[in-house]
Amino acid sequence: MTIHDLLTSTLTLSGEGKVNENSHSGTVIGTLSAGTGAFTYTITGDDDGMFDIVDGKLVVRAGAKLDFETKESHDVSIKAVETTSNEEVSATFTIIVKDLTETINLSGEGAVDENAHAGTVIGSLSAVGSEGPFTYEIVDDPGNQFTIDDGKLVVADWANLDFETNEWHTFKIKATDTVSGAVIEEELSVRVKDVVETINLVGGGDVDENSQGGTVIGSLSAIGSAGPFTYQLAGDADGMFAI
Ligand SMILES: [Ca+2]
Ligand SMILES: [Ca+2]
Ligand SMILES: [Ca+2]
Repeated sequence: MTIHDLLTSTLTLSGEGKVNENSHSGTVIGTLSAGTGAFTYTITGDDDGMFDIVDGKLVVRAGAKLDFETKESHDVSIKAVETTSNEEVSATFTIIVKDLTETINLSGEGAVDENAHAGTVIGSLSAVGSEGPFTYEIVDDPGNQFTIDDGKLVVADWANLDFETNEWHTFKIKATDTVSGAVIEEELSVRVKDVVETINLVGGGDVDENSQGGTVIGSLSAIGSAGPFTYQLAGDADGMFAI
C-alpha cells in the first residue's frame, strides 16, 4: 500500500556524504531521495550554514567556507514532503569535509641575481587546495624586495637586492580563491645569487707622462648589474684624473 510505503520510506543521500574543503558554492554533495512519490526537500537544520538544496541535490551553499582545519564535519537535517499526500520523512546527515593539501608553489629555482632590475621575474605562483582562480598578495614581508604582477613574483620597483647584505628573503604569500573566498597561505624564501661586481678599465691603463688634459686612458666598464651605469671618481688623491 502506498501509505505504508511512505511511512516506512527513508530519506537518503547518494554518494559518500563527503565534500572537499574549499569547494565552491553549488558543488554537489549528493542527490536526495525518499522513495516513491514526488518530494520537496527543505533544510531544517544547518548550524554552520554550509548547505543548500538545488533540484533535489544537496550542494555547497553560497558563502560557505568549508575548511577541514576548522571543522571536519557538518550536520545537516533535511525534511522531505510528498507533494500529494503531505507525508513527511526527515533525516540528519553528517557531511565529512575532506582534507586537501593547501600550499602555494613558486616555479623555477626560487632565486634571483643580486642587483636585478625591477620587474625581473623570479617565478610563477600557483596555489593548490582550492579550485581558484586566485589572486595573490605578499604579506608579512620584512625584506620588502618583491611584488606580484599577474600571478608572477617579480623584483619590486624599490628593490635593492644585494647578496652581500642579505642572501635570503623570506615572506608569506596569500592566495585568495576569487570564487569561494578560501584563503591559502604559504611561506616562501627567495635566494639572492652573488654576482661578481667590479669595474674594468678597458684599453690601456697606461698614459704617457706630460699628457694633455682630456687624453683618454681607457673606457670604464662595470659588471655585476645590467646597467646602464654612471661613473664617478671615488678616490683620486693626486687629482690627476677625470671621467
Ligand atoms: Ca583548509
Ligand atoms: Ca587542508
Ligand atoms: Ca657580489
